[in-house]
Amino acid sequence: MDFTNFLVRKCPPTAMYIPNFITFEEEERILTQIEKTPKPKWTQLLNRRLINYGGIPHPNGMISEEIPAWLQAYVDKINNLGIFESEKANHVLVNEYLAGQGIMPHTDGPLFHPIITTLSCGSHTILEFTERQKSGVETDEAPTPKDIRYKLLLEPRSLLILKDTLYSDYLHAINECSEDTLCDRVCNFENCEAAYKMGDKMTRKTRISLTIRNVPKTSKLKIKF
Ligand SMILES: O=C(O)CCC(=O)C(=O)O
Repeated sequence: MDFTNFLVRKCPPTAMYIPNFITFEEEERILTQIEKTPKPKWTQLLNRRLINYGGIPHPNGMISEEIPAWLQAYVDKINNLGIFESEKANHVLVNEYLAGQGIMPHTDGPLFHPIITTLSCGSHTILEFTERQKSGVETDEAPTPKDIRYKLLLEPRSLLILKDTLYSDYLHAINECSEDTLCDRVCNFENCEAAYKMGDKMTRKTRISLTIRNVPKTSKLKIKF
Protein backbone atom coordinates (compact mmCIF):
# COMPACT_ATOMS: atom_id res chain seq x y z
CA MET A 1 0.00 0.00 0.00
CA ASP A 2 1.25 3.49 -0.83
CA PHE A 3 1.17 5.59 2.36
CA THR A 4 2.40 8.86 0.76
CA ASN A 5 -0.99 10.54 1.09
CA PHE A 6 -1.28 9.57 4.74
CA LEU A 7 2.12 10.75 5.92
CA VAL A 8 1.96 13.58 8.45
CA ARG A 9 4.64 15.93 7.20
CA LYS A 10 4.62 18.54 9.95
CA CYS A 11 5.95 16.35 12.75
CA PRO A 12 9.11 14.25 13.16
CA PRO A 13 9.00 10.83 11.53
CA THR A 14 6.81 8.92 11.52
CA ALA A 15 3.08 9.42 11.90
CA MET A 16 0.67 8.19 9.27
CA TYR A 17 -2.95 9.18 9.59
CA ILE A 18 -5.70 7.42 7.62
CA PRO A 19 -9.11 9.10 7.97
CA ASN A 20 -12.17 6.87 7.55
CA PHE A 21 -10.15 3.69 7.88
CA ILE A 22 -13.42 2.06 8.93
CA THR A 23 -17.02 2.89 7.96
CA PHE A 24 -19.76 4.31 10.23
CA GLU A 25 -21.33 0.80 10.32
CA GLU A 26 -18.05 -0.81 11.40
CA GLU A 27 -17.59 1.85 14.06
CA GLU A 28 -21.14 1.18 15.35
CA ARG A 29 -20.45 -2.56 15.42
CA ILE A 30 -17.27 -2.04 17.45
CA LEU A 31 -19.03 0.28 19.91
CA THR A 32 -21.90 -2.21 20.32
CA GLN A 33 -19.49 -5.09 21.01
CA ILE A 34 -17.52 -3.03 23.53
CA GLU A 35 -20.73 -1.96 25.26
CA LYS A 36 -21.69 -5.63 25.66
CA THR A 37 -18.36 -6.53 27.33
CA PRO A 38 -19.02 -7.92 30.82
CA LYS A 39 -17.71 -5.73 33.64
CA PRO A 40 -15.12 -8.24 34.94
CA LYS A 41 -13.24 -8.08 31.61
CA TRP A 42 -12.54 -4.38 32.21
CA THR A 43 -9.63 -3.04 34.24
CA GLN A 44 -10.72 0.18 35.90
CA LEU A 45 -7.99 2.81 36.27
CA LEU A 46 -8.32 6.23 37.87
CA ASN A 47 -8.86 8.09 34.62
CA ARG A 48 -10.01 5.45 32.11
CA ARG A 49 -10.81 1.76 31.82
CA LEU A 50 -9.26 -0.84 29.55
CA ILE A 51 -9.45 -4.38 28.21
CA ASN A 52 -6.55 -6.52 26.97
CA TYR A 53 -7.30 -8.86 24.07
CA GLY A 54 -4.75 -11.39 22.89
CA GLY A 55 -3.24 -11.82 26.37
CA ILE A 56 -1.52 -9.67 28.99
CA PRO A 57 1.95 -8.49 27.86
CA HIS A 58 4.60 -9.70 30.35
CA PRO A 59 8.43 -9.64 30.41
CA ASN A 60 8.47 -13.47 30.49
CA GLY A 61 6.25 -13.63 27.42
CA MET A 62 2.58 -13.03 26.81
CA ILE A 63 0.43 -16.11 27.17
CA SER A 64 -1.52 -15.76 23.94
CA GLU A 65 -5.30 -15.85 24.03
CA GLU A 66 -7.58 -15.97 21.06
CA ILE A 67 -8.88 -12.59 19.91
CA PRO A 68 -12.67 -12.72 19.35
CA ALA A 69 -13.65 -13.03 15.68
CA TRP A 70 -15.42 -9.62 15.54
CA LEU A 71 -12.17 -7.94 16.64
CA GLN A 72 -9.77 -10.19 14.73
CA ALA A 73 -11.37 -8.84 11.53
CA TYR A 74 -9.85 -5.39 12.26
CA VAL A 75 -6.53 -6.90 13.35
CA ASP A 76 -6.47 -8.69 9.96
CA LYS A 77 -7.33 -5.45 8.15
CA ILE A 78 -4.34 -3.79 9.79
CA ASN A 79 -2.05 -6.79 9.22
CA ASN A 80 -2.98 -6.59 5.55
CA LEU A 81 -1.39 -3.11 5.40
CA GLY A 82 1.98 -4.86 5.90
CA ILE A 83 3.27 -2.26 8.36
CA PHE A 84 4.56 -4.74 10.94
CA GLU A 85 6.96 -6.12 8.31
CA SER A 86 7.56 -9.80 9.07
CA GLU A 87 5.55 -9.61 12.30
CA LYS A 88 1.79 -9.63 12.75
CA ALA A 89 -0.33 -7.72 15.25
CA ASN A 90 -1.39 -10.11 18.01
CA HIS A 91 -2.63 -7.79 20.74
CA VAL A 92 -5.41 -5.22 21.13
CA LEU A 93 -5.65 -2.78 24.00
CA VAL A 94 -9.11 -1.26 24.25
CA ASN A 95 -9.20 2.04 26.13
CA GLU A 96 -12.41 3.82 27.05
CA TYR A 97 -12.19 7.53 27.83
CA LEU A 98 -15.22 9.43 29.04
CA ALA A 99 -15.24 13.12 28.12
CA GLY A 100 -12.70 14.73 30.45
CA GLN A 101 -10.56 11.61 30.80
CA GLY A 102 -7.12 11.07 29.27
CA ILE A 103 -3.78 9.35 29.63
CA MET A 104 -0.56 10.64 31.19
CA PRO A 105 2.60 11.13 29.09
CA HIS A 106 4.24 7.76 28.48
CA THR A 107 6.05 5.55 26.00
CA ASP A 108 4.76 2.07 25.37
CA GLY A 109 7.84 0.25 26.65
CA PRO A 110 9.88 -2.75 25.58
CA LEU A 111 7.12 -5.36 25.61
CA PHE A 112 5.78 -4.10 22.28
CA HIS A 113 7.22 -4.02 18.77
CA PRO A 114 7.90 -0.28 18.23
CA ILE A 115 5.09 0.34 15.75
CA ILE A 116 1.64 1.10 17.07
CA THR A 117 -1.66 1.49 15.31
CA THR A 118 -4.68 3.11 16.91
CA LEU A 119 -8.24 3.02 15.71
CA SER A 120 -10.51 5.70 17.19
CA CYS A 121 -14.26 5.18 17.68
CA GLY A 122 -17.05 7.32 19.10
CA SER A 123 -15.21 10.62 19.48
CA HIS A 124 -12.20 12.60 18.36
CA THR A 125 -9.31 13.24 20.69
CA ILE A 126 -6.01 15.09 20.59
CA LEU A 127 -2.80 13.12 21.08
CA GLU A 128 -0.03 15.33 22.46
CA PHE A 129 3.72 14.76 22.16
CA THR A 130 6.36 15.99 24.58
CA GLU A 131 10.07 15.40 24.21
CA ARG A 132 11.45 12.57 26.32
CA GLN A 133 13.92 13.55 29.04
CA LYS A 134 17.45 12.53 28.03
CA SER A 135 17.85 10.97 31.49
CA GLY A 136 15.12 8.51 30.53
CA VAL A 137 13.14 9.53 33.59
CA GLU A 138 9.46 9.77 32.81
CA THR A 139 7.34 12.03 34.93
CA ASP A 140 3.84 11.35 36.07
CA GLU A 141 2.92 14.97 35.63
CA ALA A 142 0.68 16.39 32.98
CA PRO A 143 2.77 18.35 30.45
CA THR A 144 2.50 22.13 30.67
CA PRO A 145 1.18 23.65 27.43
CA LYS A 146 4.67 24.93 26.53
CA ASP A 147 6.14 21.38 26.75
CA ILE A 148 3.80 20.09 24.06
CA ARG A 149 5.69 20.06 20.79
CA TYR A 150 3.22 18.39 18.44
CA LYS A 151 -0.43 17.40 18.45
CA LEU A 152 -2.42 15.00 16.30
CA LEU A 153 -6.17 15.27 15.89
CA LEU A 154 -7.59 11.75 15.88
CA GLU A 155 -11.05 11.75 14.30
CA PRO A 156 -13.52 8.94 14.86
CA ARG A 157 -12.98 6.03 12.40
CA SER A 158 -9.39 7.08 11.73
CA LEU A 159 -6.28 4.93 12.01
CA LEU A 160 -3.01 6.34 13.34
CA ILE A 161 0.26 4.55 12.69
CA LEU A 162 3.12 5.70 14.89
CA LYS A 163 6.75 4.60 14.69
CA ASP A 164 10.40 5.75 14.48
CA THR A 165 11.52 8.93 16.31
CA LEU A 166 8.04 10.21 17.11
CA TYR A 167 7.37 6.92 18.85
CA SER A 168 10.74 6.44 20.55
CA ASP A 169 11.92 9.97 21.47
CA TYR A 170 8.61 11.52 22.50
CA LEU A 171 6.07 10.76 25.18
CA HIS A 172 2.44 10.68 24.08
CA ALA A 173 -0.50 11.76 26.19
CA ILE A 174 -4.15 12.78 26.09
CA ASN A 175 -5.07 15.81 28.16
CA GLU A 176 -7.91 15.39 30.65
CA CYS A 177 -10.38 17.90 29.27
CA SER A 178 -13.83 17.76 27.71
CA GLU A 179 -13.27 20.35 25.01
CA ASP A 180 -10.33 20.84 22.63
CA THR A 181 -9.40 24.13 20.99
CA LEU A 182 -7.61 23.59 17.70
CA CYS A 183 -4.25 25.34 17.42
CA ASP A 184 -1.29 25.48 15.06
CA ARG A 185 0.52 22.71 16.91
CA VAL A 186 -1.92 20.20 15.37
CA CYS A 187 0.21 18.66 12.61
CA ASN A 188 -2.28 16.65 10.61
CA PHE A 189 -5.01 19.09 9.50
CA GLU A 190 -4.17 18.40 5.87
CA ASN A 191 -4.62 14.63 6.40
CA CYS A 192 -8.01 14.97 8.16
CA GLU A 193 -11.43 13.98 6.86
CA ALA A 194 -13.05 17.30 7.71
CA ALA A 195 -11.90 20.90 7.30
CA TYR A 196 -11.11 22.78 10.50
CA LYS A 197 -10.24 26.32 11.45
CA MET A 198 -7.73 27.48 14.01
CA GLY A 199 -9.59 28.20 17.24
CA ASP A 200 -12.42 25.73 16.51
CA LYS A 201 -13.70 24.14 19.68
CA MET A 202 -14.48 20.42 19.65
CA THR A 203 -16.48 18.79 22.42
CA ARG A 204 -15.35 15.30 23.36
CA LYS A 205 -17.71 12.37 23.77
CA THR A 206 -16.92 8.88 25.02
CA ARG A 207 -14.03 7.56 22.95
CA ILE A 208 -13.09 3.93 22.48
CA SER A 209 -9.59 3.43 21.12
CA LEU A 210 -8.22 0.14 19.88
CA THR A 211 -4.42 0.07 20.01
CA ILE A 212 -3.39 -2.82 17.83
CA ARG A 213 0.21 -3.96 18.18
CA ASN A 214 2.64 -6.82 18.01
CA VAL A 215 3.91 -8.36 21.24
CA PRO A 216 7.05 -10.16 20.05
CA LYS A 217 7.56 -12.41 23.04
CA THR A 218 4.78 -14.91 23.54
CA SER A 219 4.69 -18.21 25.34
CA LYS A 220 2.32 -21.16 25.44
CA LEU A 221 0.58 -21.92 28.71
CA LYS A 222 2.34 -24.92 30.25
CA ILE A 223 0.08 -27.01 32.43
CA LYS A 224 1.85 -29.45 34.73
CA PHE A 225 -0.07 -32.56 35.84
O1 LIG B 1 -6.10 6.01 23.24
C1 LIG B 1 -5.13 6.33 22.57
O2 LIG B 1 -5.24 6.83 21.46
C2 LIG B 1 -3.74 6.15 23.11
C3 LIG B 1 -3.58 4.91 23.94
C4 LIG B 1 -2.21 4.74 24.48
O3 LIG B 1 -1.34 5.55 24.32
C5 LIG B 1 -1.89 3.54 25.26
O4 LIG B 1 -2.79 2.79 25.63
O5 LIG B 1 -0.70 3.33 25.55
